Amino acid sequence: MYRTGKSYMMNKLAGIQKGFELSAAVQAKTKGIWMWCVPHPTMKEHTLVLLDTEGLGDVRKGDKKNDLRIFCLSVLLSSVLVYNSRGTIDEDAVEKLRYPSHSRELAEMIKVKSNDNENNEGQFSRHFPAFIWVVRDFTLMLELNGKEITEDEYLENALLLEEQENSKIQERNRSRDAIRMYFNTRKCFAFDLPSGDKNVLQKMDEEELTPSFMAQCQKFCEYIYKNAEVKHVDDIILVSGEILGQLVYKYTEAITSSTAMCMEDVVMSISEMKNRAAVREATEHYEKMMRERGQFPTETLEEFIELSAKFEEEALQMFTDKSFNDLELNFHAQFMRNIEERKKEFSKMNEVTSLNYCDHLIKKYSKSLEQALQQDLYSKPGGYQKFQEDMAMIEEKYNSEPRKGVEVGIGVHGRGYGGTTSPPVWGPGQQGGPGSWVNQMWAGGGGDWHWGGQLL
Ligand SMILES: Nc1nc2c(ncn2[C@@H]2O[C@H](COP(=O)(O)OP(=O)(O)O)[C@@H](O)[C@H]2O)c(=O)[nH]1
Ligand SMILES: [Mg+2]
Repeated sequence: MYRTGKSYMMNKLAGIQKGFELSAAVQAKTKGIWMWCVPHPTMKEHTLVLLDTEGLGDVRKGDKKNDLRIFCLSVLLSSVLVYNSRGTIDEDAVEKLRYPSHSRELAEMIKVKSNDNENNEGQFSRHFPAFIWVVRDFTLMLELNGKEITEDEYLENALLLEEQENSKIQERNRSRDAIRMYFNTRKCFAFDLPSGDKNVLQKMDEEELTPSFMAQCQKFCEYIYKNAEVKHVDDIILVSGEILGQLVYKYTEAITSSTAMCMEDVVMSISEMKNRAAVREATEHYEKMMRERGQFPTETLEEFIELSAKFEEEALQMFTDKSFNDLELNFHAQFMRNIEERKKEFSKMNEVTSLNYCDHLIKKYSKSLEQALQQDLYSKPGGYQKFQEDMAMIEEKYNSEPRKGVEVGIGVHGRGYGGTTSPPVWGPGQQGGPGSWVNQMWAGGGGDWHWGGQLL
């Protein structure tokens, strides 16, 4: 409610003196919804997200639609909604909740299912947070019919329906009904006046506030830290920072375009977002691991298959952990297609690397043979013998090199040179024969040349 010390209490929860701006003036400072995130004081690795809203029923605004929008956003984004009123839980305070919690308008804004034309309001409670009514400057005794009651009993009593049947009372009864229907979990905290001194109230210096008020603040904060649950959408989607951002975007988009927010659609689109991320991250994991851990070319095809299988498995595990609500397994199928594609790319790369490396080795060891050919050194008596010896040497050196990969063979016979089995049919003084195939083979590494029986 308007000007009730909400921002002050939000700062208390955040454990900061100044965060959300307070105003001692009549005009409220807080407009719209302000968000503050702090590490959760008691739950490790959790963030406490505080949303400070402008008050409902600010007479200056005169825009009830605005109140409804703020109420909707607060309800859908939070796991605990704290409603402030001053003095008592009186008709006025219940009345202020009337408009936003009035089922017709709210039902127009929030739909539970996309094909739900006659919204079942009872289902709303699934999407509504726990409700805490905080009464500030509480001046009454917690007593009912002469018996002491708790703050919670006080709230429940205030929410009991009145029996008279005039229209005003009926309207108030509907508000009470709505509060009880939407908010299954309810709690009440009544705070004493922090100080009798107006100046102190404006500054709220802790040393000057009454011990009872300070103790109540502490009790309230501890309750929230302990009981405010991790926010979920529809009980299934845990709201991380990223998802909170998506939700804010989706809800405000729906609100500003005056279309209803359909919770079923929200769940669907968040699931899709999570699944897309699961596919992307798992595929990236496979790629990253293959790049970092793989030594290409692998010695054998089996080695490549084993390596890939290891990271395929890891990636699948990652996808399974991160994917969500992928009922028709569409995202799973996409993930499998991605992995198959990447695997093919790595396999191709493995072959090409092997090919290039073999090519490099051939070039390296055949340099002197090539020179001899160019200088016609084999075209003399005994030249053929020498050529064969030099070739055998090259072959030996080549074969002794490790990690040549999947494209390696064990021979150096080119098809253009009489096939893989026939001896060379050229002799001293013959032009072109060996020179041409050697040159082609050295230069190419492609086409239809064979290297050890495998197509290069
Ligand atoms: N009487 C009273 N004043 C308070 C209390 N808490 C804060 N204030 C003061 O009330 C004024 C408005 O507080 P603020 O937190 O801005 O109210 P908001 O408009 O509800 O956010 C400030 O001067 C606060 O110091 C309280 O429990 N009782
Ligand atoms: Mg405020």
